[in-house]
Amino acid sequence: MNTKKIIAGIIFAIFLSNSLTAQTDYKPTEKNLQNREWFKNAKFGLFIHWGMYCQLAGGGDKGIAEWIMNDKKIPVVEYEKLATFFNPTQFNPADWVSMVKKAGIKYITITTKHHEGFAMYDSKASDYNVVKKTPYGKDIIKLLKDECDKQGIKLFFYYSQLDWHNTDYFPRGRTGQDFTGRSENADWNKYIDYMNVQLNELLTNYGEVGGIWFDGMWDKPNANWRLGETYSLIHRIQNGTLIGSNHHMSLNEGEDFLMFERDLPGENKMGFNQTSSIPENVPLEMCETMNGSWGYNIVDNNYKSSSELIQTMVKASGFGANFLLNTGPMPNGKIQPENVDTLLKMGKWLEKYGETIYGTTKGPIKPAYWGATTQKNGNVWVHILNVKDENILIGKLSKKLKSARFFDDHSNTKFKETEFGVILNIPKEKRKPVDTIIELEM
Ligand code: H79
Repeated sequence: MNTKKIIAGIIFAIFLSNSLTAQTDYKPTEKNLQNREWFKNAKFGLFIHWGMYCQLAGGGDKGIAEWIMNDKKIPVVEYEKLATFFNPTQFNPADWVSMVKKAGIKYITITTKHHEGFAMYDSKASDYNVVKKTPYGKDIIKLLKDECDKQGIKLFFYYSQLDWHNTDYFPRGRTGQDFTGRSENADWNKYIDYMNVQLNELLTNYGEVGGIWFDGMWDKPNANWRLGETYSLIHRIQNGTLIGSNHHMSLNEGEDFLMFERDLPGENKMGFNQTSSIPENVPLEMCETMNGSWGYNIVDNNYKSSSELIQTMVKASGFGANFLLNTGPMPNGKIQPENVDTLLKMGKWLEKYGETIYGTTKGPIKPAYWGATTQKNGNVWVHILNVKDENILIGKLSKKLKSARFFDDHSNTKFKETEFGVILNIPKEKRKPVDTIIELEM
């Protein structure tokens, strides 16, 4: 090979690796940066997993719901029948959104297409969508978006890059393999084009989109996803839309926020998270289920209590991360009463203590076994979530502590500054069942 060819090869390799991973030279617009600030301050979102799978509620609490096509090896031709039964006549977006507001939730992220490949909106790119294939025949995303606009709730779109229905999703990845019965006469680039057309529709036909929440790249980690092209497309159509992707890796160029699936930032309890570093100033979000499933699962009643979920939300805030809590609506279009109950309880708590959550950044002391800290406009709040001993060593502050008082009754909290950090005294009678909050003045 002559030198020219080698240089051309290197240039091509650089071009390819960039197009695989990133939107090159990405500079977020002013509007995008404002939306990032809004997002950081919002703190609490509702994740909605709704698709054809809700009609085939799964088994156990292993989250089989939206994965049922893959887990039960249902071929495409059989799975398609599900659309012919889908008729959520009791879907009332006004009910959903007013419940969301009462729960203190600031934004919704809804599945526009999950791994099953079915579009929950009116897509011209494929007939495999809610308007064309179901007796319901209405654009779910449009109905919800109009209501969100009316009630002042931002809407984000979840979009699965992984697709178990589209033939051109080929070569297949780690899931959705031969059982789907798809032809192998396929073209990966056609699939990416299709995805970009669908994203174009979502960003063009529904007004302002809060963000695009990608999922599924982990199915084919080494494929050429042409991310640079997709990300530029999104940012070109709407320069304020935030992009995030659940690839479990560090941020790619062109992405605006970093997310963690069922883990607090930096944790890896689920075995997914391979993020090597968490950049400062980039918005963070943690998503979590209310039981063990994302989609509606009739036999999964392993519900987390509102107290447990509030505590996780507080810890997420202590890391500076949003809490995106999931519900899977039922086939009739209603949100499970158990979930509504939990969300409203969280809303009640937030009515009283929201000041210490909304608009805050992570506090001066990192979350630990006892709880977390948050701060805003010079106020610092210590959230004691777990009391082992009346005296709790929370750690070192960079400034001298002037006073500490209980958020609830403003009475003074006894404290001591030691060489190991600040010790707070929390007598039994001052403890709150969910979160004992202490306001620090420095
Ligand atoms: O939409 C919800 C889930 O359906 C979806 N993301 C949330 C928000 C999701 N399901 N699984 N995952 C995300 C994580 C992927 C898990 C994997 Fe594996 C474990 C990928 C590789 C190892 C399971 C086993 C799937 C492929 C092999």
